[in-house]
This record gives sequence, C-alpha cells and structure tokens, in this order.
Amino acid sequence: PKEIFLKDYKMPDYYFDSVSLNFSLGEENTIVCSNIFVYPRVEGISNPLVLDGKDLKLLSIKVNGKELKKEDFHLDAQHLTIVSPPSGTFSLEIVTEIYPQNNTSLEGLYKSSGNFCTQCEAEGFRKITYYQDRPDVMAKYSCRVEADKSLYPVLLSNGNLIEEGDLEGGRHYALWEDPFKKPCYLFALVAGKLVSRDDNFITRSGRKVSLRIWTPAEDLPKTVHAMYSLKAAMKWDEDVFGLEYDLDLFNIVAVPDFNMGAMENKSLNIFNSKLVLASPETATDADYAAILGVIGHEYFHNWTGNRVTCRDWFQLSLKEGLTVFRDQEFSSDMGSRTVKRIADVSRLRNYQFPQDAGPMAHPVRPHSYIKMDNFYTVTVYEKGAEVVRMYKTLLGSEGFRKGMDLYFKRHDGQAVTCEDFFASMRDANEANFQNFLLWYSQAGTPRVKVTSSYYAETNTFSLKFSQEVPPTPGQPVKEPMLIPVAVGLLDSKGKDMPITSIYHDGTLESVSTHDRPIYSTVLQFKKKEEEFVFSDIPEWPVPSILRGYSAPIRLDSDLTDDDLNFLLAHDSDEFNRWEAGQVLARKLMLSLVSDFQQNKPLNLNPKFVQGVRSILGDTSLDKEFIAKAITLPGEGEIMDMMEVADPDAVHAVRSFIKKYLASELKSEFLRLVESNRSTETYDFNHHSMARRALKNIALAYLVSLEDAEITELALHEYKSATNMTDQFAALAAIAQNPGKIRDEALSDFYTKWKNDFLVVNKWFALQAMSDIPGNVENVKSLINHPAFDIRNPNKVYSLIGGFCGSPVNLHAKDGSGYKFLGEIVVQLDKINPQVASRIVSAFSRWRRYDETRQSLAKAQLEMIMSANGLSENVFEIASKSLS
Ligand code: BAL
Ligand code: ZN
Repeated sequence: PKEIFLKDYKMPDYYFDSVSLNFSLGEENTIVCSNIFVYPRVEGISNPLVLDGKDLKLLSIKVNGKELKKEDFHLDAQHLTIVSPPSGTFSLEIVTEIYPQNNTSLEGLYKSSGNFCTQCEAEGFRKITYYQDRPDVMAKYSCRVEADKSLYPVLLSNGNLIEEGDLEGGRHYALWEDPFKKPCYLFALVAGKLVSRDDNFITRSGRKVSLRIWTPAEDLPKTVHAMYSLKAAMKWDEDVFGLEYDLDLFNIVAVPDFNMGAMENKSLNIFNSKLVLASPETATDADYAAILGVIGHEYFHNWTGNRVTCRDWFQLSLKEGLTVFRDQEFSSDMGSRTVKRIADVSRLRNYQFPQDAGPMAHPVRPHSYIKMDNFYTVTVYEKGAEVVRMYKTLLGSEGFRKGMDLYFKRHDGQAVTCEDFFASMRDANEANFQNFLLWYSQAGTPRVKVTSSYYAETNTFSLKFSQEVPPTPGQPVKEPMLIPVAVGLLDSKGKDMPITSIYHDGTLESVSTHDRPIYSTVLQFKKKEEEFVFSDIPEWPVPSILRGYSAPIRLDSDLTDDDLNFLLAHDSDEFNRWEAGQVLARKLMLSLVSDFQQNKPLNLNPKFVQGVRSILGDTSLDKEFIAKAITLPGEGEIMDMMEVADPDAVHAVRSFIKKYLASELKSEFLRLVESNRSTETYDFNHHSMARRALKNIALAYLVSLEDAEITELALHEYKSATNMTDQFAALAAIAQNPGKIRDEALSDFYTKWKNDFLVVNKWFALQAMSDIPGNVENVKSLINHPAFDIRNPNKVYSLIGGFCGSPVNLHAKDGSGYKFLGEIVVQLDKINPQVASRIVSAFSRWRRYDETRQSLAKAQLEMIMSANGLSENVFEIASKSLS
C-alpha cells in the first residue's frame, strides 16, 4: 500500500467546470454517464489527465464527442489516464457500469434496505465513475436519476429539482441541479420508497426554505425531534454566526446501513437512522441529545465544509474540528453549558488522549496516510474542536466572530487550508499567535506542570509553568506551543479575588482596574518554562487553573487534597469544580490500584465519602452536574495513567468504590431515586433530563450492593418506566448482576422490542459491554442471534464495538477476547474494510499491557496481517500498531 504525504501536495493540472451525471438505476446493474467540461489550470498544457476509479466497468470514453481509441487511454485497477488530452478546454464523456446491490463497503452507491443511497466522503465517488476524486476540484453538478417508479418512487440529489416525469416501462426520472460549486465528496443521490415529514423555515432575510426528512413510512412518526433540531440549528447559526441557509430546499434522509453517523452532502444530508429516529418510548436522553448535536453538525457544515471546503484531506480538521466546535456550542446553548463541557472533555480524555499516546498518534493535521478513512478520528474531530475553542478563548467571542467573518469573506467558494483559517483569525484581530500553528502539526498531549508560591511581604502570588509535548511516532522532538490557561484565584472564603495586574517576562501587564475588576484571566503560556506573578493579592489564594478546560493538555499541579476539596466546594467555574472532584478521584483510584496489586486490603478515605455525600445533598447544584460529579473516572482513563495498564486491578477498584459508596450512602441514593421519578410525559429539556440522569446513576450505584430489596426496586423502575431512558437504565442496572432475574429481564426487553432494530442494538450493546467474567462466550452466541447482521455497521458497533468497551473481557488474561476479535476483524474486512479497521483499532495499544497480554494481542495482529486480501484500511492500523 502507498503512503500519501502532505508535503507532496500538488495543484491539479485540470479543473472541472461543470459535471452532468445521468444514473440509470437497475436491479442487475446501474449505468452512470458523466459529462464533464474540463479546463487546464495553465493554458496550453496537455499533461495526461489522471482520473480515479475503483470497481468500475468502463463502457465508453469520449473526448469532445469522439470515442477514444485504445492507445489514447490507459486503465488500471485505480486509474483511468487520458494520455494526451487536447490543449485548452474540452468535454469528456464517460460511461461506466456499477453494481450497487453487491456493494457491502457502503461507500459509493449502494443499497440499504432496498433503497439506493450514496456515501462519497472521503473517496467514494471514485466507486461511481472515473473522476478527479479530490476536494480541490470543485464543479457545478446536475444529476438526472432514472429508475423503476414503483420500487423507487422518490428520486433525490443535490440542489433544486428542475424537472421530473414518467418514462416507458414503468420507469420515471428526476433532474436535479445544484447551483453551488462543490467537490465530488459532497455529491449525493437517493432513490427509494420513502415518505417525508415536511416543514419550513423562514430565514432572517425572509426566504422560505422547505425542510423534508425522509424515512420509510413506518418510521415517519419518529422524526419530530430531528425536525425540531434542524430548525433550532438553522436559527442558531443565524443568531450566533450570522450564517443563513442558501437554497430553498433542505433534505435529510435516514438510512439503516451507514458507516458513519451522518454526511453533510449539499442540501441532501444522509443520516444513519439512529441519529434521526427518536420517540420517548424508543430513544434515550443520550439519543435525543446526539440527534440534536449531529443534525446541527451536518447543517453547520453547509458553511464550514461546503461553502468553504478543504484543499486536500490532510486539512480535514479545517471543516471537522470547526464544525464539532460549532455543534458543541449549539448543544451548550440549547442545554447546560457546564454539563456539555464536562461530557466533551470526558470524551477527549477517554478516547483522544489514548490515541495521542499510542501508535496511531497523529497531529490534528496528519502528515501522511494510507487510507484517509482511518483519519476520521477523535484527534481530527475532538482535539481539532479544542484547537478552534482555543482561538475563541484567546480572542474572546467578538474577536472570534470577527475572525469567522473574515474567513468567509476571503474564502467563500474555495478549497483552503488550516493556515488560511489561522490567518483569518490572526488578521481580523491583529493578534500575535506565536507558536499556535504547532497545534496542527505536533501530535501528543502536552503535559503542563504548575507550581504556586505566595510572597506575603510583596502581596504577590506566582504560578510557574513548564510544558513538555511527549514524543510520538515520527516526531521524537517537539517545540513548546501557545497554551491559553484560564485562571482565577479564590480567597479563603471561596470567593474569586479581583485580578488587577500580572508580571510576565519581567513586564507588568495591567489586566483590570479597581472600578472594573475581573476575576478570571487567560494567561498565554508559550515557552518551555514561564512564570506569571499576580500582584495586589492580600492572602494566599487557591488557584483555579485551566478554567473551562481552556486547552487540551494534561495538567499536573501542586494543589493539595485540601485545595482540591476547597475548589470542589467553592469554585465559581463549574467545570473546575467537577474537575477538582475528578482529580481527587483519579488520585484515590490510582492509590487503591497500587494497594490491590500488592494484595493490601482496600479502604476508602472517609473524606472522599464525605465529599460525595455533600455533593448529593447540595440542593443548589444542577442535578445533571451532580450526576457527572459522582461519576468516577472511566477505567480507560485510569489505565492510561499507569506505567503498565492493569484492567483487572482498575476494574476491581472501580467496583469496590462503587459498592462502598452505595453502602455508605444507601439512604441518600434511595431518596434520589424516589424523588426524581419521571412524569408521564417525556420532555427533552435540561431540567427533566437532569432528574433522570441523577435518578438513574443513583440506581446504578445501589444495584452494586447485590441486595434483594434493591433488585426489586430496579425491577419496579424497569416495569413502571414511561420512557426508554428510564427503562433502559433500569435494565442496565438489573443486568449488572448475573442470575435468573437478569436473564429474564433481558429476554423480556428483547420480546418487547424485537421489531425495533435501533432498540435491539441497545440490547446487543448492553450485553456486549457487560463486565461479567467470561462474557466473550455470550457475545459469540449473540453473533448467531437472528437479529444480528454482520453487514450492518450499527449492529457491529453495538455488539463488537460494545465488547471492546469492556476492558476486563477484551483483555481477558487467557486471550479469549483477543482471539475472538482477531477472527471477527478478518471476517469483517472482506465485507466492509472501514468498519473492520475501526474494530481493529481496539488492539492498537497492546504494548500498554503486561507481557502475557502483549504476546497474545500481538499474535492476533500478526494473524490479521497475514490474512489474504487484507484491505489497506486494516493494513494501515494493524501495521502501525505492530511497528
Ligand atoms: N463529513 C463526515 C461526517 C461528518 O463529520 O459530518
Ligand atoms: Zn463533520
């Protein structure tokens, strides 16, 4: 397999002005005719024109209306090369035959539940026709789709419907035209038996936009929340960024077979059903929140991704980091900002930090790839969003908006780079962003150490910072980066002190005056070591550092446990209140893990129990905040902090703490269950979701007591639940403890929901993630369950992905988890390489474990590498994991 490098980027020799596509869809084959108007980048050249193509049967090729002779073009498995094109502009007509009904990779044109649909990002368009499949080739498209009318009554593509009509033989056609230039990855086509929920949105300039969400007829009632989310997103983008939708029609189609979550094709977003369909009976609060976020995300791409797109795939974070940041802000504004921030930071820590510390570590803008599909990662998306957030932290809301406005003014209609975004932010604000671009090019999570000192004689307080960006594959040495550190100082009563002036590099920076005090400031830390001295500080403060998690770093501070408890009780920055509790919990868990490994008895510090008790009883706190604050750091997060990861010890310790807290705080937890039950009607609002979150975490703690009375309670919650959030949480609680009651509840749930494939996926995931010892056997038998289908990505992510989310079983010391996974990867790879490579990633950090586990996992990776016909996708992950 060939590695592609950013440094080798070259502009294309030819551009495409317009593309007209004609699809004749059939059961045996589909014929695609493409007419392209080509022009050279530089007048007079006649370099070969190289088109990408995969799994295509070429039927004919014409240049300026004349069929090309054999010697005029060259064909291989990946390309069609026109050896000597005419100089100047010319037309190119290519006819290909494809077989969507056999396409299990779910990229290009394929069938899902009998309907045709497409997925072209990143490089799926080349499976439809020969083309320059790269984002810097932007053209205007028209698309005529023709198909059997009774099987495919709905025919959709990008842009506006220009014409439609009936044809002979029971067929019909529709002609679509997209007035905006776009790269081919944003092309989409859908044909099928679908119905739509229709609504409209009046833009702020008074234009009426028709909104349609398409699903099979039986799913239509479940699109109310998706439509609400779309309209909320359209309004929010106008209010916050001044961005208005630019066409008169916006379509969303939900399909059950989809590799990703959703796709932002111009005016025809295609979604994985699980991110569209919801009803209170079948979807949880988490599903509702995910739908809101992803509908928003794809809609926001219309400007950040579609109107301004990426020059090449290395720049993916230009659109994804920015759009994730935008969807995070949208969800924050629609719910609780603190809770959303906590959820996003937890995700970063649990998934991105491990990636940044493993063999697949790559910068937000990768330097190279074998398969681009492998770089739709938490680093490009979530760390990329943190990079965008840092601009806002450094510039403030107004400065950030100025930067965004300039970005669109300069680059609307263009394919650009991360430097272009950076330059817009810098130029709009005349900012000095020294060292900031390194966030795009250096992999690894920076480790920042901070020590504090107080000088009573001068009333000054000092914070000394040092930073280290760890070595990562291919990047042994790193430079210091610009790290925005938001800081506040708490006095002995827990109130924020005014911050007036800071000495930095020997110079005095006035931050505020006494008549306009500020209580939080952003330090720009950009050298290996730096000291910031705060003056006019009358007493030794407790510093609240990295407020709101102002940079994606690991912070080690000299705060004592007393300081942390003080911050937990008083910090005005709610994120840092939560964070103080997490730091305490991480320290505690690591010390108990060490006790466990030395066979010492486990004892929980009474102060910790007291801290949890006081949070549970604090009625001034938001209930979802309480739920987050009493959630212990994940097992992965703790293993990530160990020299040698020990899944058994971490699991034992986490279970011990849960049980201990449940026993000490049983009456508090029972009270929370009793007092936070749902009403009959389901509301998607923060208040109701917070009640459910708190009730359900209380129940999860209680069942760890393995007590008959509590099991009764959980069964009662399960049976009396009026929505899926409560029903599923109760089932999950019951399923924590093996036995007859568990088996019966799982069987009851399946019987209830067997006709709803999205609910059945939850049922698969719940069992797959179970930490019951030897659960691999249960997962193996579920593979043969009639509801499982290895060709459907959602089912694979639920069952196999779910299994990877249970460290004790995945890393079982007898190697059973690894063996199971290895065999599945080989089987999956033949069906769908993108899905297989996501699953094989579970092996990538095998070196973090003890020698026995290392050799067992390595053997499976080697077995995978030796499989016949291995895809480039899996090859890239497996080989990098082994190297
Ligand atoms: N562009 C791929 C799906 C998404 O991130 O929106
Ligand atoms: Zn996206």
